[in-house]
Amino acid sequence: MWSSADVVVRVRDVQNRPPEFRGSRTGVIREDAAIGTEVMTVHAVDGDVGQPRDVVYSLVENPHDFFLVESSSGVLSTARPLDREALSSGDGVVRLMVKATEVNDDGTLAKDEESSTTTMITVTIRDVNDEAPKFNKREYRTSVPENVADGTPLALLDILVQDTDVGSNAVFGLSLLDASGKFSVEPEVAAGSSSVSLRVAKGPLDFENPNEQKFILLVVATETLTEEKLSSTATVVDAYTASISETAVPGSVVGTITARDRDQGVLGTSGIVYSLSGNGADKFTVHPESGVITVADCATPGAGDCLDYETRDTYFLSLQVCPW
Ligand SMILES: [Ca+2]
Ligand SMILES: [Ca+2]
Ligand SMILES: [Ca+2]
Ligand SMILES: [Ca+2]
Repeated sequence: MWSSADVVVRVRDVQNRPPEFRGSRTGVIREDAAIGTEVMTVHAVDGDVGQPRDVVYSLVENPHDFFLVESSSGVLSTARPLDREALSSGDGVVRLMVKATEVNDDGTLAKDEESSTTTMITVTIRDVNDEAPKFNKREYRTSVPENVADGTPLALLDILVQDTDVGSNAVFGLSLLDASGKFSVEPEVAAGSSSVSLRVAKGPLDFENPNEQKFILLVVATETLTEEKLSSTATVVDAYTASISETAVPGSVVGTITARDRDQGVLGTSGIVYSLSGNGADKFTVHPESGVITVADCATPGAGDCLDYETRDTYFLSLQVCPW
């Protein structure tokens, strides 16, 4: 005689699977995001689906400590001001290692290897125009024979100007205002990194003329920032070079800089205020409204604390142009 019985075997879930990350692992954030700006939310669930445990998050790798993750919610936000140009990668991508750890019933963190997992999160920092073009040196010196042909570049200057932003944020203009009218600069516009040459444009130079034995060249490198940036920092930079004799009396005009709004494509001065800064800026004066740069008041032109070729023959200054 046969009898039968149904046997039900229940498999009880035990804790032997680590958490698994779900959802997006990429985020995008603007370089000028305020501290505390939310970037994305990371999410992981216990691989043991029967009685899943809670999961908490932490950052294992966090280059430059740009970000922090909220332990229980997984919200990733900015911990400090970002700087895209500080990244070694150059592509604006920050790679973060996020760890998800299961929580024991008593609230402590599970320590065993089967209770945690890590994943790579990539956050792309979108460039904003926050870097000004910079010269590779503060001073350049050279000499030139008086009989050089027009178009001859001044030798051994090795002027390099670099703006480390990306794309249009790295575009800067180079222009030359030259009281002597003897020199020219190229290129007029550059982006990223560019070598800059000064040429003798209208020779000959006349060594017997005391005003042409020495030229003090005033170089100002600046950049026109985008309209978007103008509304927040109102800084415009244009590139500029001028020369002036060391014995020029105070008030002598070095040159005039006119700010150009790159977005509008127009030269405009209405409501714009100019100021000069940088090492040696005290030797010059810029008219706040007209942009005319002149030699500052000084008792002994060509000597002492005044412009003095033997002391210093080149100045690199920043011109701030603030539209109000
Ligand atoms: Ca588990
Ligand atoms: Ca930056
Ligand atoms: Ca820039
Ligand atoms: Ca930037």
